[in-house]
Formats: sequence, C-alpha cells, structure tokens
Amino acid sequence: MNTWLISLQNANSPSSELMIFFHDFTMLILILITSIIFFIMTFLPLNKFIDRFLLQSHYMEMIWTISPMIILIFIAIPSLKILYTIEEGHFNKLTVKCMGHQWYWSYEYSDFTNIEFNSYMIPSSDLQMNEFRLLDTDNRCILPFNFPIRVLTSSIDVIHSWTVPSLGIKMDSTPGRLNQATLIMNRPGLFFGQCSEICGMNHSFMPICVESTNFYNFKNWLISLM
Ligand SMILES: [Cu+2]
Repeated sequence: MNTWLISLQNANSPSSELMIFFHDFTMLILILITSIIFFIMTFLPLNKFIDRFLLQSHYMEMIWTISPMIILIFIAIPSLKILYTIEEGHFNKLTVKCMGHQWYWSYEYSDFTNIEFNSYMIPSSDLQMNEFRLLDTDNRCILPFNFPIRVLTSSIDVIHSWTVPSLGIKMDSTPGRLNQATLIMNRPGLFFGQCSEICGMNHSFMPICVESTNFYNFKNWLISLM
C-alpha cells in the first residue's frame, strides 16, 4: 500500500523487490539510531549520574567504536548481495536496446530482424481519457513478463538515463558506451518512467512507457512489425 505516495512504488520485478527490502531494512536501523541518539541527547543534561568515569571511560570508547562497525557490516552484507544479484545477466533470453535522443527514446529489438521505432510523449492536447499526462508515449516498449530480458542503453547525443522505478531500473544512457541491465517483470501491466539525467530543454517530456504482456501477445506484436 502506498496511499499517500510518500514511499517507493510497488515492486514489479525481483530486483525492485530486493531494493525495497533493503530500503526498509536500512530505514529501520536509521530510525532506531536516530531515536536512541535523540533520547540520549535529550536526557543527558537532566540526569545526575554523569561523571568523568563515564564520559572518558575506555570501555565506553570501545563500545561506541565497535558497535557502529557491527551495524555497518549488517548493512554492507545485504547491500553487496543485492548489488551482485541485480547485475547478474547470463541467463537473459531477449535483448532490447533503448537509445536516448534529445528528446525521445527509440527502441531496437535486434534479436529478430531490425525492428526499430521511436517513442514520443503524447502531448497533453492529444490525450485520451485513459492516458496519463506526461507519461504515456505514442509507441510503447512492449516486452513479455516472467522472461529474463537484457536491457541495453546508450545515447545518440547527450547523457540520458533510462529509468523505470517500479521495475528497479535506473541505467545511464551515455553516448559511446553501452550499459546493460537485467529486467524480469513479475506481472502484465503498464510501467512508467522518465529520463533521469538532465539532458536539455525537453528533459521532462521524454517518458518511458513499458507495456508488459504475455509472450504470445509479444510475439504477435513483433510479427505485426516485421
Ligand atoms: Cu533525457
């Protein structure tokens, strides 16, 4: 549940689930530390037991040096584990290449034939009642769900960033470089994102719209483009 839109978007991919778990876990530790420090700092001047044996004690010194180290290790282990898990990509079965342009995205499905199309934002004046303002595109990036996909991204002109929050992907599109991410979508649906690297005047108007569908529909859509 994300009623007031103050938290992260619901996860639609395994990597996003892992990242949300890690965010919640780290936030728990952070809130605990903040609360304890706030409590200590508030009540320190008020209590009468404080003396130099407490403030300059070597044992106290050791405790507040070693305990942050242990807490940091507890954060580092899941962090590195998730980092290497989401980098994994040897099992990917399909490749989609997302190219950033000023100011639209183009998609290439070069596994089959040279399928390539541009994806422009639908201007507010042309919106239908069921479309999202500043998020819907004229040609969606259609991909199958429950299917490991390799997302390659690069740019034609300046640095862009291919970002879909609910899929847990934020990948810089750098000219002259090819960046890779793994994408497995958990369910069918429309997943929206926006360019996340300030890339010029219309940076805010180059949304990403990923349509997740079953493999049969995806295959038929590909055939219709050939
Ligand atoms: Cu951009």
